[in-house]
Order: sequence, then structure tokens, then C-alpha cells
Amino acid sequence: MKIQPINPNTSADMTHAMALSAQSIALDSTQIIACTPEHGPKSIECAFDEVIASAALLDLIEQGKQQGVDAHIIACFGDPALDAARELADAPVIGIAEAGFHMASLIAHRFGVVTTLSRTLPASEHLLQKYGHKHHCSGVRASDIPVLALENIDPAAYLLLKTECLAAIEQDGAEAIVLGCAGMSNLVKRLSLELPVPIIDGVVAAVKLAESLHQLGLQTSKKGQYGQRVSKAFTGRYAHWSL
Ligand code: 5HY
Repeated sequence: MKIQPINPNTSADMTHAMALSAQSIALDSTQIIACTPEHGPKSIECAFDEVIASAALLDLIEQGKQQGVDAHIIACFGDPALDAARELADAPVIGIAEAGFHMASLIAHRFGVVTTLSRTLPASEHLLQKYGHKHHCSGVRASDIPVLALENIDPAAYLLLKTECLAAIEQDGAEAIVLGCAGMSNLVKRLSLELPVPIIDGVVAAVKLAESLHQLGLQTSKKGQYGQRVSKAFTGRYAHWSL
């Protein structure tokens, strides 16, 4: 099968790192086609970034559809444009926050989330509520590491991240930890060795969920909310979306 992980920020280095994580866990028969938008923010750290990044992300969903991919992954912890992407796609579209929460809830009574900047905390809490996982979550913590500082993370920043994971376990009662950024994908092995609970990276969780859905022959339902978007003309730079 072909899986398209889309990094909606424009950091090609981050895309490369998450593609390596995805390929390392995927079945031999799975092809990972990771992509990065040409236009948009270098990292996604607030609502404004998410909205600007979403238009280019939808172009990449359409591109993946034309290439015949079997699943799309939105590899950003805010799961930007997830519902819109499902309106566009026939194949499954999986957000990494959603994938991480689902997988954590299967192996732990309560999981913690450790994310990047404090200002993204309300967004993560909102997603937990939206997906119905709030009651599985012991708390969301921020490491206050900017997204791009996760690339080649320095020892001080790694310690900050690990300290928040430990606080989630010891103070909040987390029995597993969901990492709150696609840029943390390459840290999951090290954190798993150093911490006493399962550590879940949404990127690899999404890859395994995508493989399962594919093997079961399950696609995005086109009845109801994720049905074909409403036909109309689009103008200007969005004219290519006219239906
Ligand atoms: C992510 N931002 O996974 C999110 C994490 C965050 O550019 N990739 C980004 O901080 O919300």
C-alpha cells in the first residue's frame, strides 16, 4: 500500500525525519510517500499558522489522491483541516493527535499529553474534547520547546521534555504519554527507554492504523459529514477548487 504522510509545515528536515520514523515501522510492502508544502509557515504553533497551512495541505491531499495513495496522514499535532481533508479524500485520512489518543486509550486507563509551546495547550484540550478522549487524559503539559528546536534537539531541551513527561507520570497519574508534535517522532525510542510508561508517537501510530484500515478494506465514509463537498465556483487563487 501507499501511505502519504503530509507534514503541513514547510520544514523539509522535519518531513525527512518523520518519513524515516514512518518507514522504520511500516510493513515491507508499504511505501511511504512523505510530502511538504511549498508555501506556508515553517512550523505550526498557533491558530493563524494552522489556517494558512491548511490550504496547501488540501492541495497535497488532492495530489495524493491523483497518485492513488491508499491513506493520507496529517502529520501535525493540531490535526489541521482533518474534516475538510476527509471531504476531499476517498482513502482514510488520519490525524496524528487522533491516532495517538486512540492508541494510548487502548493500553492505558489514563494517558498524558506532552506538547511544545504553552499556547498550544488549549488546542490539544479542544481536540481531546472533540474526539471524546477527555476522560482518558490525565492532563496536557507543555515543554515550551519551539517546534523547530526539536530538530537536532540540544541536551537542555531534551531534559525539559523528559522532565514534563516525568511530571505527567508522577504528578498527574499518566499511565502512558502521547507526544504532542510530529517533530518528536525521532525521540520516541529514547524516551521509551528512559521512562517507565509507554510513549506514543502519533506519526507511527497513524501509519499502523492506516495499514490496518487498508487491510480491512475500510475507506472514508462518503455518506453524511465526509460526503463530497458542496459544488460551487471558487475564484482567484482557489479557482482550481471549482466543482
Ligand atoms: C506539529 N506544529 O506537530 C505541531 C506541534 C505543535 O509544526 N508540527 C508543527 O506545536 O502544535
